[in-house]
Amino acid sequence: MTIFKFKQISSTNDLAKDYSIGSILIAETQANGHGRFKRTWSSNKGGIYLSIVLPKIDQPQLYTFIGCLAAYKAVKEITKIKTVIKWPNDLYYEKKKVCGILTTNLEDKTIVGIGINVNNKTPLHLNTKSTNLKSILKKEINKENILKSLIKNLNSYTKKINKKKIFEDWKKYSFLGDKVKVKTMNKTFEGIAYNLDNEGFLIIKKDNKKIKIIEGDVFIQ
Ligand code: BT5
Repeated sequence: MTIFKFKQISSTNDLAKDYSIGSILIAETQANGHGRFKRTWSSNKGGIYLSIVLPKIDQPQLYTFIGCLAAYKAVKEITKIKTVIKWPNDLYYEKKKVCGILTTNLEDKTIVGIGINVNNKTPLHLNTKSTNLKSILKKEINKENILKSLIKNLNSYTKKINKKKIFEDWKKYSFLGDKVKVKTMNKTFEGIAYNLDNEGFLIIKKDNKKIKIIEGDVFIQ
């Protein structure tokens, strides 16, 4: 793996398109950090903004799970904070988002972008929906240690993709069992986050019926 560090760039995921497999891009800030569906990702100084360029695999959604697991483990190892992995792409602490993953599939490679709120401030309008590790522990956090652990965990999950282990670990640290609200393109409903199916789609249980969620936003209630 080769690491490239930047002070400020538009977005590590965008720039990574021009880098080869095995590259890791890390930025101190991003001018145009983004999430899914072209949403903005607030990227002030003090946070982690990293993208890793990975080879194509049959089920690239596994990479989103790997991103969540690597971030979960890095945060826990360095800060002892136990976050919760929420389907499909983020980590929460007490119903507030601390980390988001963006997986971009290209013809010849896949880019996994990871944003973690460490010491960075998030905008006012996200105050009720997001938090950072510094606010949780009420002290400045060593970002470099989290980065090191994040890269170590990314390495260990991607060296040989083991779907069974990825699903097992994901389920252990995830929000399964929680009451959730689901908003898909044309429906909103409540239920229990029940399981993953074999492809990594989310199964919600509602009135004893099982509903498969392919896309959308899931909110922990
Ligand atoms: C995500 O999208 O959560 C994926 C975020 C990926 C960011 C990384 S940083 C490195 C790499 N380079 C990039 O340009 N991106 C990746 P999504 O599930 O769509 O959630 C986006 C929503 O999260 C926004 O609409 C806001 O409501 C909220 N949000 C924005 N910035 C946030 C922040 N710093 N912390 C918590 N929530 C945030």
